[in-house]
Amino acid sequence: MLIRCIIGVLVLCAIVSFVDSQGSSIFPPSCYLNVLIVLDRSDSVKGGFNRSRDFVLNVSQELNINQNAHIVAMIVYSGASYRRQVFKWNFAKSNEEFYQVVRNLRAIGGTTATKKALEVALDLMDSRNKTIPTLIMVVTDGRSQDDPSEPAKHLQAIPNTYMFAAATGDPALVDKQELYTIGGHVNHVILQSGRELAADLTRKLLREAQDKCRTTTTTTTNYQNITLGRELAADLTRKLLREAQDKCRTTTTTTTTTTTTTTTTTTTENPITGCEQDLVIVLDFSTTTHPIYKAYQELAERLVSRVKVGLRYTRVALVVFSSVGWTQTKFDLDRYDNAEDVMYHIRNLQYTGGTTAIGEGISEAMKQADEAHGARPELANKIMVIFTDGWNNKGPEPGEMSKKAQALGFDLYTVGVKEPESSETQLNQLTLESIAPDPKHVFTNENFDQFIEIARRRNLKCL
Ligand SMILES: *[C@@H]1O[C@H](CO)[C@@H](O)[C@H](O)[C@H]1NC(C)=O
Ligand SMILES: *[C@@H]1O[C@H](CO)[C@@H](O)[C@H](O)[C@H]1NC(C)=O
Ligand SMILES: *[C@@H]1O[C@H](CO)[C@@H](O)[C@H](O)[C@H]1NC(C)=O
Ligand SMILES: CC(=O)N[C@H]1CO[C@H](CO)[C@@H](O)[C@@H]1O
Repeated sequence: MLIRCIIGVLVLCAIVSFVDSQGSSIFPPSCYLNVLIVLDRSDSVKGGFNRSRDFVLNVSQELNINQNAHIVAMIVYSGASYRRQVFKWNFAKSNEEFYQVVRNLRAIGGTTATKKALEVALDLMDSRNKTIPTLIMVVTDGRSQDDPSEPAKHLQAIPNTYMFAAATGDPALVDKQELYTIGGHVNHVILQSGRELAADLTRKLLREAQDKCRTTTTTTTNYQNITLGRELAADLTRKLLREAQDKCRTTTTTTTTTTTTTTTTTTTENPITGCEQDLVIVLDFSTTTHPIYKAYQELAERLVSRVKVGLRYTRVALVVFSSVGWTQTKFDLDRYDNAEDVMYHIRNLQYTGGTTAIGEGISEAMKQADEAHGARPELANKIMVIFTDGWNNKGPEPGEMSKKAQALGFDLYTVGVKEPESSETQLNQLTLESIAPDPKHVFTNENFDQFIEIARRRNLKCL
């Protein structure tokens, strides 16, 4: 039924591209729109009003009602002797408000006085925002007791105004001539119809609509003969409206992002979640561990995926070591605010090779106790987890470094990976236990899940 409305959207598309190609407008006009709904409440067919009301509700889903985008007004009418309800521009400040009002409308009997309603519409048009386009949608099955053609012509003649007439009832019972008079053009009449060929037609229309948006200026395609089933037509219209507004949405997204950033910044300093945790992951990327480093990456990723990563929750830093002088902080605690980015970084680490300098790795990781690297002393608990086989052959004494790290408040764990074949010799238990405060802080791939549970503890109430 909304099919002809599409033409309205096409016209808007044309304006969009036109304005755009001139570069004179940042926002396409279809982002700003006055929408005036004139709703026939007479219920000449039992249940007819409910259908019309639901139609309006449905179409409104594609609107972005708010003072800076789509501004709505509405006239609800029946016979001349019945009270008309006039909702002035901006009566609803949001889609929710609009929805509330419309949903609570009930049918009242009586005749249909569309002429009178359109005269009221003319009055309302005076107070619209004249700098933006206006869409007028008259929802009626026709058969007005008074002749609406006079005020309809006046409305159609208002610059930058697009007028449509929509009927939600059985097309056979609709006064098509009257709808034509109101819409002013056959393409501005929206009727219900069967759903035959609807899918094909829809696809064709969509394709054409998009072509129009790209090339534009002439919108002469005649859809006179095309009718669609109600549901499909509503879908289609909504889709087109959405596409017409794509540019607005990009803008909105940008705004939202800004807002989010602001919020995050504010909240970092403000509320304490009780889930603060500084997690420093230290990976042994030396030759002795090749190709086990891949297993370290996988375990580290799994760990990150299970805790609650966020600036107010678990912050993650990553240190990679191999030979002396090759130790590197890959990222500080305050670098990422989400698990995905951390995991992505870990997954894409390049293997370096070299000798093993565990002590130096721990020493580098200790920097993450510093606020300059994003640490939250007092607030967060500190975990340092070192993925290594323990075969240290260069650099500072790991046991000593470990004690220093513990003195800074780090709860220090080691994780080794056992290879299935030669499982006795591959892990240097002695070094591992000299690094860890006690054997309970030494883990392997086999009981790694137990370590994950420890690392999750601090976040549990925020998960
Ligand atoms: C119209 O909708 C209202 C509430 O939404 C309902 O109470 C009423 O029964 C409906 N009327 C018909 C005829 O379906
Ligand atoms: C009309 O709408 C435009 C776009 O939202 C807005 O910039 C302008 O301030 C509005 N004018 C009035 C008088 O409200
Ligand atoms: C609007 O129509 C679509 C189908 O076209 C339907 O799925 C949806 O439930 C309708 N929404 C309302 C609020 O009537
Ligand atoms: C395909 C189709 O619906 N064709 C119709 C176009 O309109 C004329 C008259 O308006 C009908 O006779 C055709 O059946």
